[in-house]
Amino acid sequence: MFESKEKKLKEIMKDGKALLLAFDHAVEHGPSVYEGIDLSPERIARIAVEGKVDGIIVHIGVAKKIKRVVGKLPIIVKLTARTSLSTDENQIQQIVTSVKEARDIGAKAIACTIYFGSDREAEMFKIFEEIKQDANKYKMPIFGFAYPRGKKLKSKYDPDAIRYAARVGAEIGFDVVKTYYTGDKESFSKVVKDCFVPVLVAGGPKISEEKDVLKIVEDVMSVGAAGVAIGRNIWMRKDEEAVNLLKEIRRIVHKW
Ligand code: FBP
Repeated sequence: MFESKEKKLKEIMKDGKALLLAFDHAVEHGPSVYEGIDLSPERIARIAVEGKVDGIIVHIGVAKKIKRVVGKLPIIVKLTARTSLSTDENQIQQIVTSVKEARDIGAKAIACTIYFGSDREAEMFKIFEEIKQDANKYKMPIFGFAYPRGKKLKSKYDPDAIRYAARVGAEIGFDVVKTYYTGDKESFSKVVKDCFVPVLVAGGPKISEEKDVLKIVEDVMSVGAAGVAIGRNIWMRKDEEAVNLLKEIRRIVHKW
């Protein structure tokens, strides 16, 4: 028998909240964008463990490499991908790993991205339906990245578009939604209010001052976010700073 989805989710979100380290960026943006940053899976895993995160989101190749380093720390395997090498401006995330492969390496959950509003939204809905069938079969929680895209948008950070994307994520079966910060508490409170599953906030591009990162975390938590799934703002810092910042974020998210 498979461990239930609820039990797996509880191992990641013990008090209903989560601090996750996201590391799928070398796929999405390529290593040269992060020149000078050590992108080795082992380094990222050590930061996650020492920073006491609740889980780490990675692609399958990294997941296999870090399994021993992370020990019991839950791994969330990202099943969909796109690269910035593609010339396709109509962005789509295609499935690159199966739920079964994630399950077989001991993942506690799976993650996937849908670009709501993209011209290729319909294809991503179809891909998601296939992922969901297997996630149900293997009782895997789905962490869905609900990111607005497309020609109709003023910007991918448009608060109404983020609110809409998060809502659709909840409606179509994401167990947890991860989305962008809208930039202010008032608009983000509407995102949370309309999304009836837990909402995690992405960190976004690196912010130089740690206090500004912490302010975002405080703001989103104060309006009902369930936590953060943060990447660049952590592992683009020196190891010790990254670990300390994670511990400070943890205190805000979990209050312990
Ligand atoms: P960050 O905290 O670094 O923003 O990471 C969150 C994330 O969702 C990553 O998992 C992903 O690679 C990246 O953002 C995508 O960002 P964008 O949509 O801006 O390319």
